[in-house]
Amino acid sequence: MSPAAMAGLLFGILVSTILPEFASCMTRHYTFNIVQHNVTRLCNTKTIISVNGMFPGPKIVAREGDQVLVNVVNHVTNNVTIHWHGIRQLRSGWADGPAYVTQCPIQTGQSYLYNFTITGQRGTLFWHAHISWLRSTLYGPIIILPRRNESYPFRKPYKEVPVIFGEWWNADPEAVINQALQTGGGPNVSDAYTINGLPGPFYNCSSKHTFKLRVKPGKTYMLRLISAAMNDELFFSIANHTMTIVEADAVYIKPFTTNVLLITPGQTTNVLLETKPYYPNATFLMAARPYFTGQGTFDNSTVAGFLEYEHPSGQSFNKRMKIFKPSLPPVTSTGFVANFTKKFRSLNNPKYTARVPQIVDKRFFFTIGLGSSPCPQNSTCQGPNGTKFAAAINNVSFALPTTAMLQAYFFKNSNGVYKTDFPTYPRSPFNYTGTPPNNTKVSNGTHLVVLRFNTTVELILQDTSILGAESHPLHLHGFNFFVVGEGFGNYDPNKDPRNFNLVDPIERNTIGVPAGGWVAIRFLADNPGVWFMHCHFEVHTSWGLKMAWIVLDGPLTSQKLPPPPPEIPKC
Ligand SMILES: *[C@@H]1O[C@H](CO)[C@@H](O)[C@H](O)[C@H]1NC(C)=O
Ligand SMILES: *[C@@H]1O[C@H](CO)[C@@H](O)[C@H](O)[C@H]1NC(C)=O
Ligand SMILES: *[C@@H]1O[C@H](CO)[C@@H](O)[C@H](O)[C@H]1NC(C)=O
Ligand SMILES: *[C@@H]1O[C@H](CO)[C@@H](O)[C@H](O)[C@H]1NC(C)=O
Ligand SMILES: *[C@@H]1O[C@H](CO)[C@@H](O)[C@H](O)[C@H]1NC(C)=O
Ligand SMILES: *[C@@H]1O[C@H](CO)[C@@H](O)[C@H](O)[C@H]1NC(C)=O
Ligand SMILES: *[C@@H]1O[C@H](CO)[C@@H](O)[C@H](O)[C@H]1NC(C)=O
Ligand SMILES: *[C@@H]1O[C@H](CO)[C@@H](O)[C@H](O)[C@H]1NC(C)=O
Ligand SMILES: *[C@@H]1O[C@H](CO)[C@@H](O)[C@H](O)[C@H]1NC(C)=O
Ligand SMILES: *[C@@H]1O[C@H](CO)[C@@H](O)[C@H](O)[C@H]1NC(C)=O
Ligand SMILES: *[C@@H]1O[C@H](CO)[C@@H](O)[C@H](O)[C@H]1NC(C)=O
Ligand SMILES: *[C@@H]1O[C@H](CO)[C@@H](O)[C@H](O)[C@H]1NC(C)=O
Ligand SMILES: [Cu+2]
Repeated sequence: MSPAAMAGLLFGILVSTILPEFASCMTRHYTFNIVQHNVTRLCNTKTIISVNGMFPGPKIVAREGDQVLVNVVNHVTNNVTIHWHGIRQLRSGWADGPAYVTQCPIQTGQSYLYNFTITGQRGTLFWHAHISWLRSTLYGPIIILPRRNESYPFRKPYKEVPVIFGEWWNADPEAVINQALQTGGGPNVSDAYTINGLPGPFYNCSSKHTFKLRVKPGKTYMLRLISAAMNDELFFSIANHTMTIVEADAVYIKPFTTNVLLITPGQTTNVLLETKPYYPNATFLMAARPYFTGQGTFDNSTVAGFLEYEHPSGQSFNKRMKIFKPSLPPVTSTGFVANFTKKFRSLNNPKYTARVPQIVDKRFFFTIGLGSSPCPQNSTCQGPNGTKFAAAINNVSFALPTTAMLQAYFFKNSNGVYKTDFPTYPRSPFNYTGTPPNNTKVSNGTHLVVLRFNTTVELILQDTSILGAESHPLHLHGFNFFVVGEGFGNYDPNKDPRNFNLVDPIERNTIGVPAGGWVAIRFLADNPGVWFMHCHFEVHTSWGLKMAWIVLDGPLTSQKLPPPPPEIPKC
């Protein structure tokens, strides 16, 4: 240990013994009123559902170790739940939020107090609604600062700014998905992408709705990037500036520098932006547009904001200044995405060790992709060949029950709610990424996997080419996982494990499974409860690309899920 580090450690110990409150944790209280409010975007005024009339919603700010209490009060006619995306929820599964998984929805006029403690995480996460498509307007940042006596493992930024990507529909997103589920066709794509709720100058009537980041020369800014987008992965770049990525999904990483990054729905990442050492007399666009590999239509528009240098004299921004634009990869740049994804490595120093499971207790192989379900009799459907679109894991299109699975599990009432026979491997293997089978029909049901406490799991997520190979950002609740391997084509259980990274793999909660490829993840099932795993493309989740794990209690009291809070909503 260096003398400086030793001094820092001693100082930390001194501070925490002499001034306990200085290093101790606190409780953070928030009230989220779910309300309707009117917003004008793209030449239209419409009513949206928001938290406290703010869009994007309010920031949750806490330090590692803090307890967070959020009272969510539902004043709208829709059922609502809120998910604290990426929060580990150690033994607090009742506060995780996905509707009909860990709780029944908060109905009109009801409230629910989400109660959780932030353990072993620091960086950026976000919260969002977790029922139907309400998260299109119900989202906001979660900022986890290091403990009071700790600092960042990189230079302290001059300023920190949340930058949230979203997707905007002129129509009501609830109507969009309800209609699509009715007809079986693909839902209408969004009308705009947004940065902090603002579409920017490339859309009609939107110049005044443009995100502006005003900076001083010669400083380091930390952008807390969050993708709250619904159905699209986004490339992001800032003209004439590079970004150093230092954190992903609230885990520090080995820093690397890039001009362009990709962020999938559900991912968060902190980047350092060094401003020019001088006043450049220019304005720089920051822009995002999609990476898309699927078939069919998608929102191919571009959101932009401005990076503006404050003139030293304090003069206002000169409108005639030259504007530089970033160049973004073509929409189908799978090569870029694969290279970029591989650059993420855990920081893995003595303080933040990547605890990747070295020995695997249970192996799973899940195919993920699209499919079809039959059109109801006497109806016409707009999905593939007159069927309805579906999506599945191991050919099971997951059907949410009408009561919360966690309650059913905890009170041993699972009969008629779910079964515990989710297939570990595909029941009928095929060439997953070759010519797709003619039969695209998937089965449906509510099937779960049961894991004993502290099981180490290795899971291969294999994309399929059924109805088109497409990348899928898979999100696991309740755990971070390590991405130990990835590749294109079919996973080869004999060859591919030899190349697994068991030293410094990236640890995160959402990973893009490559279009026509696979990823291998490992996690330790150390958190008792029922944990959702799903594609973070909302359309694929709606079609059934989701499942859940039950992690049983361990023998010790500290390894058991406590009972639900008495005020938990009922179905
Ligand atoms: C919102 O807009 C609707 C019309 O689109 C209008 O009827 C309503 O009064 C507005 N509400 C508020 C709070 O401004
Ligand atoms: C929050 O949860 C903790 C741990 O279960 C519990 O001790 C505490 O009483 C809860 N707080 C509130 C306000 O419900
Ligand atoms: C921005 O980048 C462009 C293209 O690389 C270059 O021509 C221009 O001089 C740069 N402008 C500034 C202010 O750095
Ligand atoms: C998407 O838009 C870009 C221009 O912004 C255009 O070059 C490209 O051809 C479009 N791609 C598709 C698939 O429409
Ligand atoms: C800044 O650039 C603009 C347009 O490129 C030019 O008109 C103006 O004179 C420049 N100002 C300074 C202080 O260089
Ligand atoms: C990806 O990386 C490989 C090897 O470094 C390189 O040859 C290739 O050009 C890169 N592809 C893209 C699209 O950046
Ligand atoms: C679910 O599967 C049943 C047969 O097991 C089928 O009749 C039904 O249409 C399927 N529903 C959906 C939505 O795919
Ligand atoms: C479908 O239509 C036929 C003829 O109109 C009718 O006899 C039958 O009951 C209908 N089936 C369903 C499931 O509605
Ligand atoms: C639709 O049907 C045609 C002809 O039967 C077949 O070639 C094609 O693969 C089918 N497409 C899908 C998406 O099932
Ligand atoms: C799977 O299909 C791909 C593409 O058609 C082909 O290259 C590969 O050899 C096939 N693999 C097997 C095991 O049949
Ligand atoms: C799929 O259908 C085509 C034509 O309908 C047929 O030639 C082919 O053998 C079928 N493939 C499989 C795997 O059944
Ligand atoms: C709201 O949730 C309750 C409980 O699950 C359910 O009975 C009710 O139908 C839902 N209401 C709406 C409008 O979806
Ligand atoms: Cu999520």
